[in-house]
Amino acid sequence: MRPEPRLIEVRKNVLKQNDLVARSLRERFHDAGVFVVSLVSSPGSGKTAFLEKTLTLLRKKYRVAALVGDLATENDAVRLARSVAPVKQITTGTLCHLEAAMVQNALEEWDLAQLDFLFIENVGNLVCPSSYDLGEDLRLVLISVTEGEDKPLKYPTIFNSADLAIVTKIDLAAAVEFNWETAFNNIQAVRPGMPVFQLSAKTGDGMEAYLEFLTARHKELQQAAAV
Ligand SMILES: Nc1nc2c(ncn2[C@@H]2O[C@H](COP(=O)(O)OP(=O)(O)O)[C@@H](O)[C@H]2O)c(=O)[nH]1
Ligand SMILES: [Mg+2]
Repeated sequence: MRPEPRLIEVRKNVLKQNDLVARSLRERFHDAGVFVVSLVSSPGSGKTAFLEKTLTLLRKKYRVAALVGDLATENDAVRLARSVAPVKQITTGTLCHLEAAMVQNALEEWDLAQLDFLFIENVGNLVCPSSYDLGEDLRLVLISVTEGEDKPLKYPTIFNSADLAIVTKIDLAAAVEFNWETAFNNIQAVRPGMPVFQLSAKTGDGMEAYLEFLTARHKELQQAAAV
C-alpha cells in the first residue's frame, strides 16, 4: 500500500490531537453542568449581534459567558461585554478556525461550575471550523438572509456538522427577496431533520422560540446528569 501524502498525514494527526482535547473539554463541561453552544457562520452573518442579544436575554435567569474567536482585534469581546456577561476574546492570528486547545487555554482560570451556559463564537468561516470539535453540546450554524438561499448546498460540510440552523436578519428579508421555503429546503437537503429558526437580532423577532429550544436542551442535559 502506498503511504499517505505527508500533508494528509499531518492533518490527520492534528485532528486526532484536537479530538482528544475536545473529549476532555466535553467531560469538564459535563462535570461542571454547563451547557456549551458554539456558533459558526460566514463573516458578517450576525454571530456577535445574535450572541449579544442571547446573552442579554438569558442573563435574566441564567449564568452565561462567552468566548469569541477572530483572527485579530478585541472588537467582538468589547461588543459582547455590553451584555455584562463574562467574555474573553481568542485571537487566532492566521488560523481560520478555533481549536479545542485554544478553548482550553482561554478557560484556564474560569470556574465552569459557576455557569449554566457557555457560548463560543467561532472565527467567521464556512469551511475550516467544520472539522474541529470544541467539546460543545450544540453547534449552531447561522445564515443571514443577505447571503442568499443556496449556502447550505455550497457549504454542505459545515451544515452537516451542525445541530441547529438559525436564519438571521429576517428584518431584511423583503428587501433582498429572501425565499424562506427555498432556504429551509436547502438546509433539509443537506441535513435532514435539522431544526431551523428564523429571527432578527436587531428587532428581537423570533428570539423567544429559539431561547425556549435552548433552555429545554439545557434542562434535558441537567436531567440526564442527575440520573
Ligand atoms: N438588520 C440587521 N442587521 C444585523 C442583524 N444581525 C447583525 N446585523 C448587522 O450585520 C453586521 C454584521 O454583524 P456581526 O454580528 O458583526 O456578524 P459576525 O461577523 O457574524 O459576528 C453588523 O453591521 C450588524 O449590525 C439583524 O438581525 N438585522
Ligand atoms: Mg463576530
